Amino acid sequence: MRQVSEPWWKSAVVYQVYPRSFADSDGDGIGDLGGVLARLDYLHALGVDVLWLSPIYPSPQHDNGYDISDYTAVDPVFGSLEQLDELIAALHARGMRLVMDLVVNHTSDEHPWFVESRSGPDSPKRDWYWWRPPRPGMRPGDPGAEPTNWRSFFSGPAWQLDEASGEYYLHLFSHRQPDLNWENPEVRQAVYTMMRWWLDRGVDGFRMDVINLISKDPALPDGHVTGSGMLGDGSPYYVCGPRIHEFLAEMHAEVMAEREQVLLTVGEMPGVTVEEAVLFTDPARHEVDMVFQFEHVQIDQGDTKWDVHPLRLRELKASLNRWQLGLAERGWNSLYWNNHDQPRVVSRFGDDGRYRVESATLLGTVLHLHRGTPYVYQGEELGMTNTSFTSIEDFRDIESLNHYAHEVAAGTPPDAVLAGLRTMSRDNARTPMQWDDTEHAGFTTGTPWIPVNANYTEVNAAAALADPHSVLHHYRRLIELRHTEPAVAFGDFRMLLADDDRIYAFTRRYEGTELLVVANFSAEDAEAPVPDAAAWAASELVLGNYPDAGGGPPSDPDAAGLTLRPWEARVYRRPA
Ligand code: TEU
Repeated sequence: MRQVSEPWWKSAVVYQVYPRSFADSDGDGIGDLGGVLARLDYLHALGVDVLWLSPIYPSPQHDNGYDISDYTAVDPVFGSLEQLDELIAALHARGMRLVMDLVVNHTSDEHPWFVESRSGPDSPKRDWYWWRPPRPGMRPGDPGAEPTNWRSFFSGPAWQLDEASGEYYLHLFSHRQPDLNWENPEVRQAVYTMMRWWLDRGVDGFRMDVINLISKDPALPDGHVTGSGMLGDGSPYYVCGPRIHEFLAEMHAEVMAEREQVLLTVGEMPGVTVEEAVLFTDPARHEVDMVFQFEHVQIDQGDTKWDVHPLRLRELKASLNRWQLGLAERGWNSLYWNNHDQPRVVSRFGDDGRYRVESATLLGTVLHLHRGTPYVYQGEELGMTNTSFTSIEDFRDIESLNHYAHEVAAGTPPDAVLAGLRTMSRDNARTPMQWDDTEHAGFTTGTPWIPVNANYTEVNAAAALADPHSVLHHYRRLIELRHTEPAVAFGDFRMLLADDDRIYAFTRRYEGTELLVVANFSAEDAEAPVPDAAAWAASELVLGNYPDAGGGPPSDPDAAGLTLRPWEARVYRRPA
């Protein structure tokens, strides 16, 4: 049988925990490992196979832990290394695995490597980071004297002046996140040593933060100027840069080679193309198992992420279909709607008002029935929505706060900037997990580090557990279906009705079984005119997101189609 020899992660579902916002066990208002340990049975009952833990390492927490100052320890705010060992053991005892976040494009500016590097041009670690003099003919600190015109992901230039030496260092993200210089073999060896240290401790894999940005063109050319002002887009010189495949293959050989069977590696790769993703995930090339691509979560955006337009379903389908086809033969997809950087999908592509439950379960159904490994972000399984924040004081995220400061300083009306944040801010994903309807949603007995979403009395895990038709129970069924129906994990993907504005439909086929997925992305009844609709309608309904499951409106024997109610999704099965 083909699936027996397939890697385990092809039929697995991953659950992402953002520890700061998951569960607080000590009342300081910040989630921690004690909180994760206390909720493992909840995750086990959901059925997920893997827990991906966002960073818990020592950090000034400037970017909530994506600014690491010690790679081989646990920040006291999250707990201790002993608790992490306990977590590994507790997961393994439940047949689950642990994937750690690996953030090695940059460190914190408080990491001893950078402290040493900054001590002066003669430091033995100077070359571990990207240090450059000002632009020729300019003095340090002159406007435009930065070595390149690159804009950072978090607003402003990607270079920070070090007054003491008069040189600049590169930071693609915050100036508190200096970029490591992967050209230097000592840097690479230090990272590999650290990775082996974690694997020896029992972790089962890595989610690699912005890993396709680690190879920069050493010539550091200026980018095309974008927006108003002098800053430009340096991405052609650092997205999938000249040595990226070499670095990942080397990392694999040094760290993963002997342990391939148990590992899961997923590279987060902004700007990655399908063609590049095939190379990254081709098993014969030994780089990574799968990548997080960004195309489908930028489909509702214009030039910047703050420039949002309503979803056009046809574009979403076209994009996901390209990725399904592109990685059908070689490579593998990851599947996600949400993570700690993205607004909540039910607010974004669904309807978080009247049809919150229907649209959240529809979105889950569509995603989980694609070919690839699905990722569930904490609270997604409850249908958690975007925040109810009204003031800039509620926001915590550095990207959001920097963007607000820059825009307001440039003269944009504060209300307009705030409207963008409400829709797109990463804080939408970072409000506390809603466990029950008690104070602070049961997340903490203290004061939460970021306000709880006002809808927690209605949207919470306790209520969802008690309701068989909740989003939570639907996600449980979706995960179970992936485990029990090989066509979900291994079947071929075929998109149907590509031009339909409301219906998302596709088939999956594997060894004598065919599945049909039909979903109505609208608040009205809609016909799904798929080929062979009448026969499909009479076949076995495996899963539906309406309480009466298959029921639906009485089918019209003359209508050669399937009629779906608002935000209804169904999965049918028949022999192929
Ligand atoms: O994110 C990288 C990334 O490219 C974006 O999603 C980014 O978060 C931003 O939204 C661009 O507008 C990763 C982490 O997931 C993120 O939390 C970190 O802040 C970032 O890298 C730096 O480590």
